[in-house]
Amino acid sequence: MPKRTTSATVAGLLLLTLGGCAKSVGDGAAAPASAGQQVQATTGGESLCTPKAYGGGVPTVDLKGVTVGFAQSEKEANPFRITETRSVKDEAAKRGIKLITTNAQSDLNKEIADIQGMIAQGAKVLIISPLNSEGLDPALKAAQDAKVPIMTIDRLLTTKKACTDYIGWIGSDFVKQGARAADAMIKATGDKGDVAILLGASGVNVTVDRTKGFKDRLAAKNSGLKVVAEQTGDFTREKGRAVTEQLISANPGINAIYAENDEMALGAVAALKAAGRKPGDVKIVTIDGTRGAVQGIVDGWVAAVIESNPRFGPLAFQALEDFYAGKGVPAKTIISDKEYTAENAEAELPNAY
Ligand code: GZL
Repeated sequence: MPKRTTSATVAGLLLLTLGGCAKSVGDGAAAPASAGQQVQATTGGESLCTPKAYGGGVPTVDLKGVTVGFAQSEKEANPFRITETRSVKDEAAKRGIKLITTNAQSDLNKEIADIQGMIAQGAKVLIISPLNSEGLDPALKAAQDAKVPIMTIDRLLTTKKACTDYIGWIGSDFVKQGARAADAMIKATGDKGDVAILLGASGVNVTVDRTKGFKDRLAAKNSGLKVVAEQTGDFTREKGRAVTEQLISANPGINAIYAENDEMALGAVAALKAAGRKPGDVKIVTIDGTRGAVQGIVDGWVAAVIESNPRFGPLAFQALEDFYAGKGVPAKTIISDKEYTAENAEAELPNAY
């Protein structure tokens, strides 16, 4: 049964963090702009999605007068998920919007059931963080039949159409994250050695893109680094540790690990510690920007962290407001992501999540 998070009436501050600056309406200090997501680019051409254009037309509603459902994908063991859900809940509360939330516990069938359940419970609008890039069809159909529009965040529904199956998508440029990770790995290793890749979960565009971005960049720079092993750690710390234990015993010459998320990177650190390795023996570059990984830079275990900012609340609700106001929503809104290095990690730790 979806969990009801009824937001309190909002008094005072409505904080909009858009396009790289934080504007506060009313009193109260604005959050640091770097904490909120900043729009880097939008794509999808001239056609912006409105209720009239969406999937044959849906009713225009007042967001403050309906229930909005948020479907979270993975277990909230990962700070990325904890921060993402917090951001959606906080923004709903700031805007005085009634929100119900579910968590699929990393199970696709449960995410389908969760979405169908929220529609049955009366949600008139949905924000969905998809677990996989495909496979949500029964849920998308239920939403279509009920004329409940969906805003997607984070992972992309690669075989579905904006303004038909969902309003639009907000997320990072995952290919670029992979390329930036390659640049950081080249710098950390002096561009030589054997790299192992801890791949993200399969069936997710994030994994495909972060891998492509990394490998293409190494090739484009004619890097001296060689990818000698790649195995999925399912984006989890336990699996990241188990896979790293196997990789370093099968390939003792590995001097670099590219982890496609921080949870797997921290699992790798645990494996290296257990194997008696010292900080810096193996250069680790990872993606997310969690407190643990950025602290890992300070402690010498991690070389660099490329941010993947999960604070989708403000942009997701702004998109829904633009949708119903008839202003329209672009097919893709790409956010910008910071980078943590030995030079800035200590100072930037408060921005990590
Ligand atoms: C990226 C997101 C990824 C995170 C991981 O936007 O989908 O999923 O990088 C999470 O931490 O598992």
